[in-house]
Amino acid sequence: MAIERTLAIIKPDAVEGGLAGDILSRIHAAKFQIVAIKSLRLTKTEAEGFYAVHRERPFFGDLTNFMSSGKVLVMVLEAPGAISKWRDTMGATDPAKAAPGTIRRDFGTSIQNNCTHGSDAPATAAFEIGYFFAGAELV
Ligand code: 3AN
Repeated sequence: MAIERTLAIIKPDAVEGGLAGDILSRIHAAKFQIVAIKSLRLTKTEAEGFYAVHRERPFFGDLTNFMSSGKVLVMVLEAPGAISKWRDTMGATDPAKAAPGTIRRDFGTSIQNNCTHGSDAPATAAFEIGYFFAGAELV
């Protein structure tokens, strides 16, 4: 399987809830390499730009308010098949529907407050990685 990179975010609910260490442990256990990582707080405008694909969805305002409500950890994960592998590690968007043992099932509290983000396709990963990281941060 080809080596891929994906953009992962530990969302404000998880950072504020003290879950970042547990989630990083899961990333380590799943044998991802963390190529780059940074802590930041998104502005509302930055959150809107990141989630622009969802701007027509009814939850767009709530989602971007939530994502700009506190610190996040953004990171680039690398592994064979990293995009689908990270989505499998996170579990389904709705924690109630996520498989046992996944991050969202174990730590998420709602479809919005679901602890983590992951790119859903190669083109999305390229856009999302470029949104947060310059080339020199990814060597
Ligand atoms: P995923 O993050 O699993 O790829 P998307 O891309 O469909 O899910 O949704 C992006 C984010 O929007 C989700 N992580 C979640 O926080 C939020 N979201 C998705 N669907 C809903 C919904 N029905 N109500 C509220 N928030 C939602």
